[in-house]
Amino acid sequence: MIIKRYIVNDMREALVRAKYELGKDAIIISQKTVKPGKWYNPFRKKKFEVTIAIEDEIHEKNKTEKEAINKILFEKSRKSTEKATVEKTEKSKGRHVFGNHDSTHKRWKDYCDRNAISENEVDYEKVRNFISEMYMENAYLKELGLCKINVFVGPTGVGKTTTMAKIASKEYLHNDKKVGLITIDTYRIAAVEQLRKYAKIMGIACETVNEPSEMKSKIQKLKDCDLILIDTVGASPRSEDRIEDVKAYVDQIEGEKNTYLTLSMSTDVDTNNAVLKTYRSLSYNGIILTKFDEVRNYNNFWNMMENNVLPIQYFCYGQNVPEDIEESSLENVLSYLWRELINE
Ligand SMILES: Nc1nc2c(ncn2[C@@H]2O[C@H](COP(=O)(O)OP(=O)(O)OP(=O)(O)O)[C@@H](O)[C@H]2O)c(=O)[nH]1
Ligand SMILES: [Mg+2]
Repeated sequence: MIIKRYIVNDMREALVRAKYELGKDAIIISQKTVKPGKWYNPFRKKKFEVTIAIEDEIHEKNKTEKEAINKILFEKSRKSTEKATVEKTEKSKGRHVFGNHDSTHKRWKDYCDRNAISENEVDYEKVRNFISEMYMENAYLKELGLCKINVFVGPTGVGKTTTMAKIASKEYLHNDKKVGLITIDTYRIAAVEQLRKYAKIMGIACETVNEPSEMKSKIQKLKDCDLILIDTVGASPRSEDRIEDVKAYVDQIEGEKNTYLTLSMSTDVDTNNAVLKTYRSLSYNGIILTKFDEVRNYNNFWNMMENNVLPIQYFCYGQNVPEDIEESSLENVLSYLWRELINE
């Protein structure tokens, strides 16, 4: 018998986590309320400690199945994380907070001169004030919020499907939303499978659209959902034909929708700028930034500060679904970057 304890916000979270880690046959054997944290902290939140068990043989069988699923889901990421780790150890330490983003660095110098502060003594408050003063129009200060229909577009491998799965499980688990998924990623069978597996783990509906003309009926099928998330095939900024293919599907969506352009922090700034341009034909109105964990310079972040006026809705920093995602408020992004820089 395998026994596991989970500290969770509610029973549903315990069940989803247990189902994912131990398999669908896991059963609850006990539950009690607890208040984790130091006893003298008056702000401790009430949580549940749930004990879940599963028979050894059934667990062995489920484990093999889960390993097969993980192989499909995380193969690519493992490779890219390994690459990033090698690069990290090769990079020298003590890099400046602005990396080599020249124009931001110049603005910082001007700001320090004007305020009679030392440009080398960088601390969180100073950077926060600098950004608030210099980038009043910056994208992190704008809020978009999820629509009923949300489409995820962007280059290949940036993390569209993974991010969608993160949002789906967060909204389902923490915000009690009824979520439906649609994939129009019909170029690769594996990609459709990837989303289906996520949907199966979470127990939510997933529809596949094979032709633009099917889009309306598939959305109609999910009309009772609070949230519909639509995955698309990745298209490099150089293959405008592919972007046009995606557009043919997206154009079929009626009514209000958000279209999120997903960009990876580990792509170079010039390429991301090209993506921002080429994808304009898809009329995206929000941005998601992924793979913060893979880089040791935040040039893309400073570039977004300088040149992008659209809201950035989420930022992602790892392959774990649903943990490695956060709302992209300026405060959240800055404190993430700060933690990472200090830990270097
Ligand atoms: N390190 C890291 N890996 C990520 C992040 N987001 C996604 N990945 C990984 O990047 C790889 C590609 O992610 P997908 O979600 O398949 O990317 P996609 O944009 O849907 O790719 P296509 O469908 O091929 O266009 C996967 O192995 C993910 O686990 C992130 O924030 N950090
Ligand atoms: Mg995908």
